[in-house]
This record gives sequence, C-alpha cells and structure tokens, in this order.
Amino acid sequence: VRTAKAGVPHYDVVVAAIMKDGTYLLGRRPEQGLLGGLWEFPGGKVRPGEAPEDALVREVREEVGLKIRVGDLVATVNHAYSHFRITLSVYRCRVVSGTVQAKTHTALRWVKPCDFEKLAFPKANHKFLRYL
Ligand code: DGT
Repeated sequence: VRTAKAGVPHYDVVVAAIMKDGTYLLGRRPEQGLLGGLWEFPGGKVRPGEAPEDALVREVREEVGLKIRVGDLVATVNHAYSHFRITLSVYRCRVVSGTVQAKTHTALRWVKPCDFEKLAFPKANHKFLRYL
C-alpha cells in the first residue's frame, strides 16, 4: 500500500549557517506563497548532478549577494510538508567577500542563537536549531 506521502516530490535542500560575530544570517520569506513570512537560512534546492557545497555557494550568491566558504555539515534532517518532502542539510559557512543584499527575501538580519525563539521558522528548522 502506497501512502500519500510516498507520492509527493522529494527535494534535497542545502542551507547555510553563516556566522559572523556570534550571529547567523537569516532571511524573511515573502508574505505570499510557501512558508510565507517565516525566517529561514539562505539556501535552496540542489540541482540534479550538482554537489551540495556548489549548490550552497550558488544559492547564497543568488539570494544574499555574499561569497561564502562552506565548512562542516551540522545536521541533515528529513521533513514532510503537505505537498512535498525535503532532506535538508545545514552547513557552517563563513563570509569570504561581499555585502549582504536581500535579493529574494523581504528582510535580512544577523541574529544571535538566543534570539531564535523570538522568530517564526519553517517546521523543518526546529529539528536542527539547537545544534547551532
Ligand atoms: P523555488 O526556487 O521557486 O522553488 O523557491 P522556494 O523558496 O520554494 O524553494 P528553495 O529553492 O528556496 O528551496 C528550499 C525549500 O526548503 C523550500 O521548500 C523551503 C524549504 N526550507 C525549509 N527550511 C528552510 C530554510 O531554513 N532555508 C531554506 N532556504 N529553505 C528552507
């Protein structure tokens, strides 16, 4: 018996925990659309044949205009939303060059981990926030 969950698409997603002076860069998703208004780590879907680290460098450049160096993998979590499933990997990253510029988010903010609880995140993020 196939469950409903087995029929929905699956995406590999990579996100960047970019640390600077004890804070992490978060972006606010547009109000309209999927996960609207929630705060997230910059990142996105890995394209077919693309290495996760390359996808992360590409997504962070596209979304926030920063050149980053990708470091250690913090965690990989699985999550099922109603219409798709993701396997999300979060990597520690450092800024190499550039100035933050919100290209796809409505706001960008450097946030201390102790202030994460004041913001609304996508559900998948609650599975790894404690490791940052
Ligand atoms: P797109 O490119 O039109 O598919 O746009 P999005 O924003 O729906 O998708 P994308 O490429 O950013 O993929 C990220 C997926 O992972 C998206 O479904 C939202 C989900 N997600 C959950 N937590 C996070 C997070 O902290 N950061 C990011 N970037 N995505 C997250």
